[in-house]
Amino acid sequence: MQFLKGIRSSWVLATLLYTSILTSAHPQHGQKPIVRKEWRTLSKHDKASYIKAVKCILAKPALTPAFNNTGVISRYDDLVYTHIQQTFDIHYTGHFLAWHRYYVATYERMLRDECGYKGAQPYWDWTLDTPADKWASSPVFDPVTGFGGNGAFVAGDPSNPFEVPGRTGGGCVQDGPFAGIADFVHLGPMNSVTYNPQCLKRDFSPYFAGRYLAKNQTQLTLAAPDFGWFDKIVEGGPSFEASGIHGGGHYGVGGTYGQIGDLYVSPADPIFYLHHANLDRVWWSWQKLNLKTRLTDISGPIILMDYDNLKGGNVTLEFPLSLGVSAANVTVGDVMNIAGCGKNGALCYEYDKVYKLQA
Ligand SMILES: [Cu+2]
Repeated sequence: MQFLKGIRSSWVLATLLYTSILTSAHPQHGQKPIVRKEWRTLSKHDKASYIKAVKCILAKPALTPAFNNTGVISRYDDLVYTHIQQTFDIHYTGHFLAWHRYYVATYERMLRDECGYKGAQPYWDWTLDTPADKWASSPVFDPVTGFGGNGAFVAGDPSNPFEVPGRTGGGCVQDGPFAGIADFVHLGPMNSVTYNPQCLKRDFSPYFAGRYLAKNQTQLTLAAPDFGWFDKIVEGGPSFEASGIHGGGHYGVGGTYGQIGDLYVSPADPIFYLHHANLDRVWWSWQKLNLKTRLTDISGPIILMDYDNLKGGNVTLEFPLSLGVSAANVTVGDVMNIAGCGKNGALCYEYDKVYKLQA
């Protein structure tokens, strides 16, 4: 396990259960793609509608069959549980981006179909909130029109090798729509799925965000010549120093002690979906630079970090993606085109703006 040195402990210690439960009907979309927009460009009213829909999904009962002392209480938890179960199958693999693309689109569909939300999943262009001194004042963290801010500061543990550099919080979030709820999170830490009520915690690292989410990082990512390189740059390596834009968002918000910094239970923080929508937007931006080729360009290992294919093969367009009770099984090929709308795959959305590659 030498190659995993530097990954935080929660990323290393788990073994995973594979339990594919039943699947629901194939996502139904209209023929016109819905348009995803940046959080700060939404009207006050649209922001409030989104938060209201998130609260609705948090309150709906789970579809996952109950088990002994189940922590899967809500429809929101159904997705967190699916992420926990598949953690070691969906990160540092060739289908990382495809799986998370489908995951965010499924959440978006749940908000719309099960909670009456009319808009599209917003994304968070974090490049707008760098450098580091701008981080904490991001509109995404607004206490009234956003998701609330940092957790209260808790002292770290100097003997913990997984302390995120520059962390500034670690306790329960202090303001915003999810503050003051003692049982906001039901699952985790790590791969624990029995009922464990926790507040939502954040542990901002403005330093980390400033370093890994700046415009030049996104540019570096967009310049990748093929999907294999692109995915490796997005995911980064197994140490804080080798992080990419993926880790930049997780650790910039979650630090050491926030749920979004925990590889397993990270979707427990609703900001997860805005971060991953933007990662998806980076992928789509990259695809659009050469769409003809990149609608079918997929590679990377089936098995975690098996980049030299010593244990298994590479992912192909036929590779299956599963989201447990929340969506039908699809293949990687079904999610390569975000605006396929049934004719060319399972997805039907667009982005109002994509990143451009600067010369
Ligand atoms: Cu993930």
